Amino acid sequence: MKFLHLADIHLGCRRYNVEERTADFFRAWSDVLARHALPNAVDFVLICGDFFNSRKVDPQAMNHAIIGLQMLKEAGIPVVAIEGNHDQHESDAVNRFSWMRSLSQWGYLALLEPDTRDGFNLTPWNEAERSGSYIDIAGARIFGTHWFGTSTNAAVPLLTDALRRAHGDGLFNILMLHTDVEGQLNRPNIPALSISRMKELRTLVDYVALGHTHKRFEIEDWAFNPGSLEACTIDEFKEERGLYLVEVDDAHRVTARHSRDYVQRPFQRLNFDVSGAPDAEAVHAGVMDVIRLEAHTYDAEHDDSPAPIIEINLRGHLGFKNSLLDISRLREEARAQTGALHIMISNRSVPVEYAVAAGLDSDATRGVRERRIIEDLITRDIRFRARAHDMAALVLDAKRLALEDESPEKILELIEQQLELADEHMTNAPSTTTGETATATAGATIPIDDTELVASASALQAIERNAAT
Ligand SMILES: [Mn+2]
Repeated sequence: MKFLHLADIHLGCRRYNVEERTADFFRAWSDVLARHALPNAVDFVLICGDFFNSRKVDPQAMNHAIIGLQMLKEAGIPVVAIEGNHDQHESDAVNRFSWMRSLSQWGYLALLEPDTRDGFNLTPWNEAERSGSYIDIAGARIFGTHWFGTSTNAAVPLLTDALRRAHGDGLFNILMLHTDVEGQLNRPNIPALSISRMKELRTLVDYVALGHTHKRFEIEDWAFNPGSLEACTIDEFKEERGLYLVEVDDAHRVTARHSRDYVQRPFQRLNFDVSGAPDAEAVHAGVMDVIRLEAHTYDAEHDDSPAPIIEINLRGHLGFKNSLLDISRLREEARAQTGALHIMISNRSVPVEYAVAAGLDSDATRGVRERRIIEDLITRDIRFRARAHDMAALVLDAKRLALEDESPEKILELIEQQLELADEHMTNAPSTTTGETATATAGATIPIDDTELVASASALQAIERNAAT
């Protein structure tokens, strides 16, 4: 028995508004079939979720899907699929339709879904209705599940019971699962399937065909995750991804070979530190130097692989305003220089005017970050430096009241009260105060004029805008 194990094909994925990029997902899909499914005459192809990038499939993505599925149909190779989180059907009873279900109805693939009408059951494939939870092909019994979301771990006992009832004795039992697995690129908020939970299935399943995580991994030669065919975001470009060509001998021994031998869009990430550059022209020249030295140049006539997408990261402290950088000119020149399909410029530099909260732990919560930023800004004003910590708390209290729609008079009252308290505290401080504190105490009597308040408010807004982009 030989089969192809694919997942996360994401047809219809659009990025960077580059039309060519959408075609990449199709190219990968059709190239994999042409290079691996057809020449190896596999018995079936598994698609473990996220065949489409969205449940609202656009017409071009459907064309791309059908071209590949037709190729397999003509070669007599069945396709077995499950839904992923990206292409799952709507959960309300009215919307029982989905494009994955339609493809199953039309005979292009067998969509396997558990039967949840009366508990959790795995029902045999019904050819007349073109639906079911498991199907037997070439000595394999293939079970399909759906996206369990946050309840993956809770679903395992139900799944185990259902598998026990439907297990194919003497057959090679395959379980298709679309889920994160503990320890592998886990996302926050969605609990991954724990390894110990998964192992409860061990005696019932010979091969766990995974999808969802866009990175290849394997667990004890038993559970396999091929990774997505293409990188769906720039951050995924470094991960290993591809497909498995799996061979199973008569004793049910598994040989799974991972391959990334098909057309994939090359990516390159370059860095430039803007710290110390006196003006925008110097940044421009510096970036162009890095591109000339390090970027892959693409020559349409001589290169076999597609033109790369190049990301340029601007890092460090920018000594002038962001808006002085001419990003589109930089992008155009970099493109002309390299022949890249697309140049992404990620400006992660920090303008000096906002160079606050430096050295803060990257895991710090929003609350901690906000307080530090405000404290740093206050520290710049000699009048409040010595009590920046308390002043930051006061600013945050005032903000909270403003968000709660408290009247300006009440907020002013709070500020005045706190400032008086602070002054008293400073005046009554023991005589062993340092020079710095003494200066601050003297300064504290200077009245706060309106222009100061306006300036710091707009600086804060600028920081929030910056943080949100
Ligand atoms: Mn996916």
